[in-house]
Amino acid sequence: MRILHTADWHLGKTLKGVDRTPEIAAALKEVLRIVRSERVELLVAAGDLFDRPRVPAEAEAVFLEFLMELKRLGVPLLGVAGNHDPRGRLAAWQGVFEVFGADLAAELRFFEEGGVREWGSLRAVLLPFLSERRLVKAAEVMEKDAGEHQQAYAERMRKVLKNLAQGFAPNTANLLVAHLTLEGANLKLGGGEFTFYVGNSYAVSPDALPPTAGYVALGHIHHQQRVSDAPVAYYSGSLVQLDFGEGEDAPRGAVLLELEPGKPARVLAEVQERWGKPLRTFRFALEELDRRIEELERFPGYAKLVLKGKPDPVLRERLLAENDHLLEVLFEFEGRAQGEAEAPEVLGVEEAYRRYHEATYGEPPEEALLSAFRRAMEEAEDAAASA
Ligand SMILES: [Mn+2]
Repeated sequence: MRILHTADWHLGKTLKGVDRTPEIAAALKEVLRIVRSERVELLVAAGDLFDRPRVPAEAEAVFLEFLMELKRLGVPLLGVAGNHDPRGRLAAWQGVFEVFGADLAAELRFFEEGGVREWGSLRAVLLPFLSERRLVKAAEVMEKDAGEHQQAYAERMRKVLKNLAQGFAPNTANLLVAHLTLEGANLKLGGGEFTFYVGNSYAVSPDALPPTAGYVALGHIHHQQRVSDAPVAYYSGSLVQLDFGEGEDAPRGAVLLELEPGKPARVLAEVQERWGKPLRTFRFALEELDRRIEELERFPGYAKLVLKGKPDPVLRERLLAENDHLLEVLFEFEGRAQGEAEAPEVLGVEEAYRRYHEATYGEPPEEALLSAFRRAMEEAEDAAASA
């Protein structure tokens, strides 16, 4: 069976107010072109089809259009929910997926609960994203230290994978689709993923991958990479470069493979494409701005500019107004005012953080960053209160 493995579409993604959905839609058209030209029989989407819990109508329309085109081609879609996906929405659409010949697992189903899907000689095991919060009980978080906690996560993921692999037989074509962090994978994710889930903290050991799988289709890390030989396991990478922190030249795209009963997959092509616009961070000293701005102006993608020097909000506004494709201007300012900073006990922690950010970057923290900060503080306070 000829399979095309994709992941991390992130439909509905916006970057500093720019809607990336049209670029992702164009990339999905290219995916369909490959499905046709390579006579692909099954399309895999290993999570993060959508970028956020509230899906914009435009993103939904692109997704449904894609499903309809796949149905016309007679190609089923098999996938799992990633950490970004609207789980409830995907769960609600199960009946619709069936009509379209698609199967997208919104929640984990163990082997005993029908967690293994069969399509002819194919046995597919679908493992949606499981956060450490879902997998390790809150009570244990209080009792164990961070190291034990991570250990518990790794052990539980090992058990989940072992349970699901019961569905594989020696004479079937065995496919595992999962959205997770594999230990040792290149974690240069950039801002597209919440660092909460990365770092080496909550990762699955490669030796927890079932050896009976013919192919493991992974999502979550946006750079394409082969992460295991036995079983053959890949991150396909995202369709487009989603964030400035993700390498402009990093491989991404899809993996084309042949999966036959009782054999390890034969990878036919590591499809590495430059779909969507490139994103690049330019770093200039303030003094060299006039001389170097042309580099930025000529750049055909989306740009972020980091200026080393004293924050200048007027300059920032002018640069943003003059360059449509410039999405963000930050100042790196080392000579920040000393002595004025008041202790968090006086200001309150959030205000102290806000001032720190302003002094360091020349602007207040964004709302998303502030709310992440608040969440982290609340968790720390809860933990302290129950300690
Ligand atoms: Mn992702």
